[in-house]
Amino acid sequence: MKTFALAAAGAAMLFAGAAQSADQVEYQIAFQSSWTAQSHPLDYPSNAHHSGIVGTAHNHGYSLFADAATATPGLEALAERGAHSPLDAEINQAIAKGAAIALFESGPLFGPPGTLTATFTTDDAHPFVSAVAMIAPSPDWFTGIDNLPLKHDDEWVETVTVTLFAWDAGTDSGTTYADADADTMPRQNVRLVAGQHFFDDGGLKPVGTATVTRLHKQASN
Ligand SMILES: [Ca+2]
Repeated sequence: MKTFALAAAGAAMLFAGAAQSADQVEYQIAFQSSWTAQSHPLDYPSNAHHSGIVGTAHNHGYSLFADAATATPGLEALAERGAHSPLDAEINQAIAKGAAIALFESGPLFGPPGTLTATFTTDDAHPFVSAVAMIAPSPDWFTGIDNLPLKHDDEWVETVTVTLFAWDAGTDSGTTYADADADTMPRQNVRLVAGQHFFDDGGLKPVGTATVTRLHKQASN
């Protein structure tokens, strides 16, 4: 398994605001991709990769993406080209308004399977995490987690793992990985990818898992 650490991949990681205080908690997020030629043989591209993760910890009112919602320009650029901008700027705007607290990113992953990781710090006012990464090449397909809660019964979750599926941003009309760009106007809604690339007899085929794990500071003396 290939693990692309933040430093090795040259990725940036930004925290909002002041130094970490007692009511802040730190987490690692790991996208483990299992999207391979063996699991997804239909038209599987020779140059398969994922963009870096772009994500944020946020309050209940913020959404990076949602089923049946319209993609933001940032999500469109991420899903179509793997571009972190302007999605990073959209998250920074949410941070400025107090809706989000942390922008986190990782470098890309070439040749799945493998794992993308990033860390982030959050607090009581921002107990949800959302993150996305492009499925590439593709028209506008991505994977991600949407509004994953990190608190249950007023306690921070130690670790949680969820299944990652393939989503369609509704912004490009291509039907397979390598199709030429075909901008969808007006935009359609974000939805799970409807094509056969991610289905089999059992239904939707996952593209991996996302695990979010709390990091504990070493005791200092
Ligand atoms: Ca487009």
